[in-house]
Amino acid sequence: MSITEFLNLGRQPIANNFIKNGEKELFFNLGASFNDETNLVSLSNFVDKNKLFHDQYAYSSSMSITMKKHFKQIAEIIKKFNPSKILEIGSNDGAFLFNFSPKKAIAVEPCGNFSNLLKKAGYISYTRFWDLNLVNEILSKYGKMDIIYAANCMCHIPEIEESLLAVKNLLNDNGILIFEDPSLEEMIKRGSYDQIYDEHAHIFSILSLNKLLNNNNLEIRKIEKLSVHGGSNRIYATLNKNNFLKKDNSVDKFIKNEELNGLNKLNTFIEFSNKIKKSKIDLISLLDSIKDKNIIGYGATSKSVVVYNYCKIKDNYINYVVDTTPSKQNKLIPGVHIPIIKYTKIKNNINYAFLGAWNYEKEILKKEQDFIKRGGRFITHVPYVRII
Ligand code: DWN
Repeated sequence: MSITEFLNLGRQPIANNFIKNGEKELFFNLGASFNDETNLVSLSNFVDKNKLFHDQYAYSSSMSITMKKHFKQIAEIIKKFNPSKILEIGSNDGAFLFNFSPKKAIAVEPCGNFSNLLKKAGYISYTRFWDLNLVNEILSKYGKMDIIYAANCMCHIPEIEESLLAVKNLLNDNGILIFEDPSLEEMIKRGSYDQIYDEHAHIFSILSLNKLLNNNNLEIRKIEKLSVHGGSNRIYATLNKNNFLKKDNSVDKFIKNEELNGLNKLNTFIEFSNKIKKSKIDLISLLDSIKDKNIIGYGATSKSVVVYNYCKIKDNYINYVVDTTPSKQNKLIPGVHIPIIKYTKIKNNINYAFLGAWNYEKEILKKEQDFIKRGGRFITHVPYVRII
């Protein structure tokens, strides 16, 4: 087995640590590596999880209409399985959980700000990280679960093997693990290197998940492609003895397709890395070519923090960033210290907006028709650097 680093995005701050002027920051070296045995793509160095997920965690899922709709839809799918007990790993602000009664649904959420919010709403919420000790406690109190759901959470757990074993121990014989995370295939296709940041300990391919799940007596039964978060996969997995959910032909299709796209070969990732070096040069040249530099950033995403720091984009290029999340407003973009202000309609003196939240392009372009009609333009680096 060999693990090879294929991408180095340099010195980066904690992506969701939006700071005030003068506050100290922690930096680390951000790199991504490929394991040729498991086919897993992971960070070269994991950052201490207590530094990432804490009582002031900034990202709130309910800030986007798209995500609220998304969670309502998956909740409707889950209701059709008629579960008596559901557990969510990484409940954030309850965007998914609030679709179920507190009598049925339990949360695990290490960020105290969100976990307390769920408790106040009447839910049982464990302010803890997902691991075997926690699962033993849950098991002895509530027994096994019919559904274990996790959105954008499994890929945040460095100890992925232990976390899947914990799932296996808590899942009913006919239970289903449903989880969704950004797709490695989509990241490669879109050149969206900003999916790689401190919180994303792994970017999953189906090839890697298939192996990891099988190691823990879990089996993928169905896969759905999702458009959210820059292209994600939703996996339905069960214990291998489960006879209730049959294997769907999506599983073999995804595996074949990923093999065709070389997601089991180091060379694919080296080519990706070369593309990213070009993306950096192209983005800086595009920003340099704009004479009247009234450019703002749209969305203080974790992803954009990676782009700003990798490309060394500071307030010499971007006047300020607008964001709808109250806890990010009047703070600074980590590392490069561009000010973040409360979102209001884009001001008349602004000609360009860098789409930090490129994964909501549709929602944002629809909302910003006035800006576009008066000649305003969005800039993005996905799938290649361009003015939209
Ligand atoms: O995995 C993760 C995903 C689910 O969310 C976490 N590790 C952290 C976070 O990543 P992100 O910060 O890159 O996520 P988003 O969903 O791309 O962030 C969108 C940001 O843009 C939010 O701060 C809200 C903001 N926004 C806005 O200001 N106006 C979003 C929309 C749609 C808007 O119209």
